[in-house]
Amino acid sequence: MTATHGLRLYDYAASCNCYKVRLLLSQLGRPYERVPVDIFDGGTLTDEYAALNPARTTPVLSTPDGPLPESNAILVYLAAGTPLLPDDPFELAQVVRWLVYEQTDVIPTTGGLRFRLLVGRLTADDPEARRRKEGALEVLRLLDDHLAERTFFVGERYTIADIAIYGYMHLAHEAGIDTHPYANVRAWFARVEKQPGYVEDVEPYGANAAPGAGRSLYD
Ligand SMILES: N[C@@H](CCC(=O)N[C@@H](CS)C(=O)NCC(=O)O)C(=O)O
Repeated sequence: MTATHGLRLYDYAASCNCYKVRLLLSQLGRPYERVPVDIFDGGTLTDEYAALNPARTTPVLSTPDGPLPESNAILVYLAAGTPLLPDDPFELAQVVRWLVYEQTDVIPTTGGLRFRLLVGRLTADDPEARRRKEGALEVLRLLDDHLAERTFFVGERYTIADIAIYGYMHLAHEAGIDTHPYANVRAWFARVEKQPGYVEDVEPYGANAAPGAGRSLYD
C-alpha cells in the first residue's frame, strides 16, 4: 500500500460536499490520492462510477474497506477514533443530528441556491430562488441562535458537525445571502478558520455547469 494508505477521493473541486472531506483529511493530516471527476462532463454517468456509487454523486472515498459515498458518512468514517467525533453517546447523537440537518436543511437552501445562481440555472428574482433564500435565512437564524452561547456546534469543541455545517454556510454570500446580521455564525466561521490544518480550496464551477452546456445528473 502507498503512503496514501489506500485512500482515494473522487472529487469535484467546486462542490462543498467534496470540500468538507478535503478539509477533514487536511485537518487529520491523512494523505490521499485525489481523483478529479468532472460531474458536468459525464464523469459520474459511467458504469465504472456507478460501481463506486450507484447514486452517481461526488464525493466518494475509496478505502481499504471498500468505496464509501455520501460526504457525511465519509466524515464519520475518517473521524472515528479521533477527537473530531465524540465517544459519548449523547454528544455523538448530537453530531449526527447536525450531519442530518446539514443534508436536509442547509444543502437544499444555501447550497442549492449558490450552485443555481452561480451557473445561471436560476436568477435571484425567480420564485424558486426566493423560496430557497427564505429557507436559507431560516437556517441561518437557527444556527445563529444555537451558537449564541456556544463556541462550536457540539460539546464545546470542534467536531465534524462544524465541518459539515461550515462546508456550504461559509459561502452563503455566493448565494446572495448577507451573513452580517448573524454575528454568532460569523464569529464561529472565524473560530473554524483558526483550527489546525484548515484549508479553503473550493474552486469556481466550470463553464460546462451552465444549463445545457454539459452532461450531468442535472441536465
Ligand atoms: N448527499 C450527497 C450529495 C452529493 C451531491 O449532490 N454531489 C453533487 C455535487 S455537490 C454531485 O456530485 N452531483 C453529480 C452530478 O451532477 O452528476 C453527499 O453529501 O455526498
